[in-house]
Amino acid sequence: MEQMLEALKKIESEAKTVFGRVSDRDELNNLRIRYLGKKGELTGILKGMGKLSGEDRPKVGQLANEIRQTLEEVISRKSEELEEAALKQQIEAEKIDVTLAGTKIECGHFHPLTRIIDEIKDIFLGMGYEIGEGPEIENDYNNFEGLNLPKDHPARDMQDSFYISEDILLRTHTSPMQVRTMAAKVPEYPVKVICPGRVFRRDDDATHSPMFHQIEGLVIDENISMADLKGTLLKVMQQLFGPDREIRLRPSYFPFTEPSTEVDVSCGICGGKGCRTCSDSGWLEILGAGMVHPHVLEMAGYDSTKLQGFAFGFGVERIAMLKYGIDDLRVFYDNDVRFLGEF
Ligand code: 2NL
Repeated sequence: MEQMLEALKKIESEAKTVFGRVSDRDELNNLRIRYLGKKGELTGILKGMGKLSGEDRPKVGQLANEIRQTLEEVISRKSEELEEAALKQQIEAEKIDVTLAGTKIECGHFHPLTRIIDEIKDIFLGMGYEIGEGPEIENDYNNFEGLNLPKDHPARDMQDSFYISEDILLRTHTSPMQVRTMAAKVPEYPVKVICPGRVFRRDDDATHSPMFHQIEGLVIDENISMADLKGTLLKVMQQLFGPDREIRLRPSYFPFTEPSTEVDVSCGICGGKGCRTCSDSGWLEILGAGMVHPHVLEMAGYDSTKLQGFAFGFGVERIAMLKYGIDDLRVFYDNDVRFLGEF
């Protein structure tokens, strides 16, 4: 019996040492089987218990049970330890340094011209205007005839416009959309519409592009006067450029308006005192406008003795150049992200 007790104690101390050194969970499991399994060392010794006397048997059994329990505890503690170490290692491996500089996500944005167009649309929507958009390929009537542009007008020349056939061309201004609007509405009024869009002319240098953008506006109602035109454009320019801006009207000529006017806005760089941007005049030329020519109203089917209208047109590129201080029109179409990224 003494021999068996000795053997058990030896297994215990040996197992404790071995378990203490274990460094991974598979190894621990193998060792558990080796010491405590059905064919394990402990079980091996207990097999010899048959030879013992009835008196000794419980003593050996008790010690064996105690050892089993102790070893189970050692194994369970070790298992926890290993699990914890493994978790720690995993956390360490997956650790994120939140103080590291992130990868910047490049975010796109609207083209500066699109932004100006959207801003101007919003301003007019706020004043109760509709927005009319229409075809870029037009017929002679909508582009010229209905606007009082005589047959010998230089804009109708092959040199100045892109013709597709004798009667079809790329629109040279957005006015044809206003002719369409009048034709669709007549005899209903008031008409309050702005027409933004691409227009095309045979021109190409630092200040002219064969394709550019215009926004034209048209109002038709009873008792419309030059005062309505001036008040409207003043409010629009102040919303677009700032509340301190003023406007000034100079006489001009357009075939589709009478009287006609050039509209200047006070220079925002010098506040009207005179500087390089405004060529020392204090004013910037910004748009053309006027009272709709009675003949244009009559051609559209409106009674020009009962109704009046005002109309205006401006170039979007020119507004964008003034607003952002750009001196070459072509940068808008180069699609150089170094330029576009500035906005
Ligand atoms: C400019 C001048 C202008 C209009 C456009 C217009 C349209 C209709 C009737 C009468 Cl349907 N007028 N449009 C009127 C005056 C000036 O544009 O310099 N644009 C860049």
